[in-house]
Amino acid sequence: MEFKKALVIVDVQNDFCPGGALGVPQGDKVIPAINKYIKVFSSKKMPIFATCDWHPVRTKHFKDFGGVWPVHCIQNTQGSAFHSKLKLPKETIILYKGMDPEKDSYSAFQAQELNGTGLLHLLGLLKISELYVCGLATDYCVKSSVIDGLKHGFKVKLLLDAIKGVDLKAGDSRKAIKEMTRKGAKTIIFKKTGG
Ligand code: VGL
Ligand code: ZN
Repeated sequence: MEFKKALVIVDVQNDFCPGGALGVPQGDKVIPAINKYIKVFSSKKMPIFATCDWHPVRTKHFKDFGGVWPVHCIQNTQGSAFHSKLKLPKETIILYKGMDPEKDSYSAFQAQELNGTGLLHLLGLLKISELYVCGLATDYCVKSSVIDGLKHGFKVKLLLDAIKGVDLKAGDSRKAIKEMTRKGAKTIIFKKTGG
């Protein structure tokens, strides 16, 4: 049986790229690889989801209000905009997360369309059973999206050439990849096809 696939692009936003408020070292380096995956999914008419970290000005996610992070990805700012090199097709389904001022949320499964429809519901409607996950950051939103995907029973492919981590502590990303694979994610790297 063929598994219906969807691409899930996590938080490729300016604030997570070098120069951004919470810049992942070399975060922008994953964009060419992500664009290749986008082309493949787009050409096969397979769904593409892109999540946005999308915070209000005051949230317990931020250091100033009891969290751990500097202010980043404030709704409708340049910092929360997708990186300009990311080539999202117009049919991309955009999902937003982190709007609750009282809570942290890292997983794409906590993200929803502006009308409130969440990822799990959309995957059900589209009869998707396999997720291809890429983006930023390996040790936070990518990890928690992958683990939630596995918990919900999806097959998950982690796109190793299209993820980068924060590494607040050295080795965090490496550990995150180990944890994801231990829990059942398979890792893949884009095969060169000559162009
Ligand atoms: C993220 C830290 C804070 C992420 C979001 O997208 O991985 N990391 N907010
Ligand atoms: Zn955040």
